[in-house]
Amino acid sequence: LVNLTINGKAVSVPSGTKILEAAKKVNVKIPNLCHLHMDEINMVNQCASCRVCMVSAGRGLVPACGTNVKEGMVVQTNTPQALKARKTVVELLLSDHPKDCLSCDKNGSCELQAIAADLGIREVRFSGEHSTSPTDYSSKSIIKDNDKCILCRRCETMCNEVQTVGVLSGVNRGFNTEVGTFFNADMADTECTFCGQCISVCPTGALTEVNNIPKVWDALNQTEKTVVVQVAPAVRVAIGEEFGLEPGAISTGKMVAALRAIGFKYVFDTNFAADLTILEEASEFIHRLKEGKNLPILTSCCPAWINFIEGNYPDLLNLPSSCKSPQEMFGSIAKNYFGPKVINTDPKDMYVISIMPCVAKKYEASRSELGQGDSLDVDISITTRELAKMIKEAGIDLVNLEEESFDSPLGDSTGAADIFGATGGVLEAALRTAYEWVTDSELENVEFTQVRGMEGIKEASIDIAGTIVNVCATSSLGNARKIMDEVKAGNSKYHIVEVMACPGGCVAGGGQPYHHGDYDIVKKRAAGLYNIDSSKQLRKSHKNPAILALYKEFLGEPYGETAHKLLHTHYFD
Ligand code: HC1
Ligand code: SF4
Repeated sequence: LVNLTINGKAVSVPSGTKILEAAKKVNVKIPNLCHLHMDEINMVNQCASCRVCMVSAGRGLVPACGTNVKEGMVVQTNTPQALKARKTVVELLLSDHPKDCLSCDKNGSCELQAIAADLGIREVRFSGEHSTSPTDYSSKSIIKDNDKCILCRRCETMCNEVQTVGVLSGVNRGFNTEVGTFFNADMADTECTFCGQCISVCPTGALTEVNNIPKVWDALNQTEKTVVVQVAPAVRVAIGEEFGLEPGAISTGKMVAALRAIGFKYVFDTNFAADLTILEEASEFIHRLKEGKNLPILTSCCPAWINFIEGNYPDLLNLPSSCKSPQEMFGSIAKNYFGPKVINTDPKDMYVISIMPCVAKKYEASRSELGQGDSLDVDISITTRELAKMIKEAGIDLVNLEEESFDSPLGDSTGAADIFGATGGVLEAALRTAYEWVTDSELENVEFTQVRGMEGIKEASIDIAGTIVNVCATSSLGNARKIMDEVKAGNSKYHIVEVMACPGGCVAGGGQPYHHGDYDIVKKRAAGLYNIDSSKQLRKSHKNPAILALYKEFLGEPYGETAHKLLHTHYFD
């Protein structure tokens, strides 16, 4: 161990530790912008480019994020020299930054704005050249505005090292350096999966989501239309953060009340369709297992993962489940069953809006094969953050609302659906149903804890009526790549693999409130979902009475003809 003092506090840390990390051990906060270290997902962004974290050590100033501790080192983080240097650095960053904070998507969540406020910057003494490049609005999910980029490289590390997609990298030299794409292609024309994890770590407004809020207000304004809304599992344990509640606080009832107050006529739950997905996917899995073909079956609810497999493993497109995602199954049932059969409304006169923790869902909703004819299953998708903005815009006091319940029948769900939002949850939900169907006996302990938790690759072997089923749950596209390379080489022992693109699953989605690098927030959201599950009476999708009624009245058999037409899809290489 190396012994040093930071602001007079003694600390001992392993050799090789950076001053910034050592300071955290003695609760000394050193402001920084580019550095990001998240052990849970193996992300270390250590380019030491912003120089905000200057501290006094020995004879001069050093960047705390890029300097190793030394035996006997005396570090002072708030000497007049350090504060002056930090302020100068931030002023220099601001001298080449648009000053449109009031109308920036990141207003209130921007780390540069927060540091400028913390450092008491009241004027920017420098002026000079400004970077100007066109903003990239090409995709359905992500807006890239290089003029707001501070070259921290967090997005690059996320995209290249964690997700192994490799879309973003530093191009050009000197003042012209920017984070660009291959041949400067528009984002829509790259291999971007729209996972949105670059947005999650961008400290400024350089990477943001496509704003669909005006479209939703417009839909709500059209009085002749019936507007139906669905809410994804992971939203209910994160939306509260935007209103000062703890991460993981279960806000389902207040969120439903807020959606009604905003003006949605029918407030339904994506969870209903998550249960439906399980009936279809478990049927498909059992079918493939019996035939011994097209294994492992790969879950297909994550749209960024589907983009990734389509782009990177086009010869393995027989493996993902043909099930549409719950978002899309919901839209299909809303427009083909609920509209025409329950409320006597033509699908053309309906809008299906989804609230998702995800920016790739915006792209998924736009995929033309996910609908019937010209009518898309889902018309508009917005994120958890966008819903929070709408609630604020409407002046609704979420925290003090009386709790309300989802409408029936498309709002009824089991605990198996709630856990979809955490990595391993879809797999666990599928096992609860597949086990009971195959063994024709009751599964007493429904909790498959082996596939829970933040680890990137989790596996288990489960005895189902004498057949050992090898299962795996993986999150992050980098981990998915490891699994897929084994599958491709013929070395995989798995029968079923759940893949989620975002490390930790949808609770960490690119559309969730910003976690600013604190993965404890993500863990608390996941814990919230498991709490909802364990508090529910019904915890197996195939016991959901609303789903059973839907099959009886409308769909027929799981994995049958109508189900295939409305609930399944195909993939493109
Ligand atoms: Fe997800 Fe899913 S769990 S993909 O993470 O299968 O987005 O929450 O809605 O569709 O249900 C996201 C979450 C979500 C779908 C479900
Ligand atoms: Fe890379 Fe995902 Fe960002 Fe696309 S959305 S650039 S794949 S991190």
